[in-house]
Amino acid sequence: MGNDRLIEDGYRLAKEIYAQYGVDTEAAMAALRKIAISLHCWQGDDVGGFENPDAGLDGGLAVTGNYPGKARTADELRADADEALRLIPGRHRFNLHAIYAETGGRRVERNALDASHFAGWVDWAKARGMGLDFNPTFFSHPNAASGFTLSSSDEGIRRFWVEHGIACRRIGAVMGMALANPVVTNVWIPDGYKDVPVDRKRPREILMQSLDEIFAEPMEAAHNRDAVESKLFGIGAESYTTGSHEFYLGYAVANQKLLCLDAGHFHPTEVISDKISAVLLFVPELLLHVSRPVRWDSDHVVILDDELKAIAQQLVRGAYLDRVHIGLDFFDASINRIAAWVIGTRCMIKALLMALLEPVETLREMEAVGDYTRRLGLLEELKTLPFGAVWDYYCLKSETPPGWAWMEAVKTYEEKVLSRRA
Ligand code: RNT
Ligand code: ZN
Repeated sequence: MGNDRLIEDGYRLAKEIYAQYGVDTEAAMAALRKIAISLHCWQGDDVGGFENPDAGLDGGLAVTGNYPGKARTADELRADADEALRLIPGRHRFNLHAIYAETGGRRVERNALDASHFAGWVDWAKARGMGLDFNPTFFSHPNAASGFTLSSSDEGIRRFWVEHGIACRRIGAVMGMALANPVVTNVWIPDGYKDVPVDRKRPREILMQSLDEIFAEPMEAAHNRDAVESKLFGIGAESYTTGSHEFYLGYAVANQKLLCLDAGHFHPTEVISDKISAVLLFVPELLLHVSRPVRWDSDHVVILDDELKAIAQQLVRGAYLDRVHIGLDFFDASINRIAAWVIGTRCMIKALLMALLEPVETLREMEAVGDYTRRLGLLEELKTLPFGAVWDYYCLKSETPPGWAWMEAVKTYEEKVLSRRA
């Protein structure tokens, strides 16, 4: 309780300091409270899923590390997610992949999945007042072994994956209806060539056809929204990716789909923070896969770095929060997986709070009159305002551990639960 007093006192001072810059900390926290981040289920079990515990991860993805205690069942994954959510301020969402279906021990082919296989997830989300998001899984499956799925020239393979895509959209819509909260169903495929292809055109024509078939059935935006995610390369598909950025940007614009921008899916000096305001002129909404590429698409846990802050600034400054779905996408098996969720999500929320604590109008006016001296000076001063005091207070008011206290909860859970998993 002594600590609560300290946080409240700190906040009172911080509030006054921000007020001197024309920033209303209460309004910032109220706005923050409305932002839901979609936590990706796959950080909890290294993108394993429950379909086949022995199937390795493929599709050009790699999770490294062997930290003990990963979730092996849906119940374990939900319990772990609950623990993470307790340590993250605000109400958020949970992002599932098709391989997290609960089929009661029966093998259900991916093109035969339906909403009944996700009823456990829906009940869980409903009880928490939480939205869900969804992804068809076009990898870790024998029919993806050739490296091609929706852009496969093998009609049988292609059909199978089209059917999977159709099944997943329907699942998304049922979940969205059940939760009265639209589900974003995101299509990402691993398709590509390790070595230089001769024909770069045909797979893209096939992919376009496959997507058209998957999206043919009209759906209410209140239930399901379709997103498409591009990529630059994958491990083993370094020379050509069918679903490139240009491909999906064009597809999303032409078909008014959501575009998914993954922070790790561009050339190393390209940043998605600069793309948001460009693509939102042409697509209705965006899905972000906030990730942290280290030299490549390594999917490191998100930290409070410059690009994360820049992403949040763009969302706030551009007033895009109602058109952008913020999802996370990283997987680190070298540290406690619950801590990975907590660290990454808390950082995303911190970045949003920082952005909400900017005197945007003042900065904008300086820019408008060409006073770049003041603009630079103020931007730098803002960096050392007492942000931490507002953050701690926000955590306190959200009934989540402020400051460093969350780690103790993670360590206790590790001792009591994770360490007992063989
Ligand atoms: C892969 C994409 C994709 C996946 C998840 C598991 O590079 O980023 O979003 O990470 O679907
Ligand atoms: Zn992604």
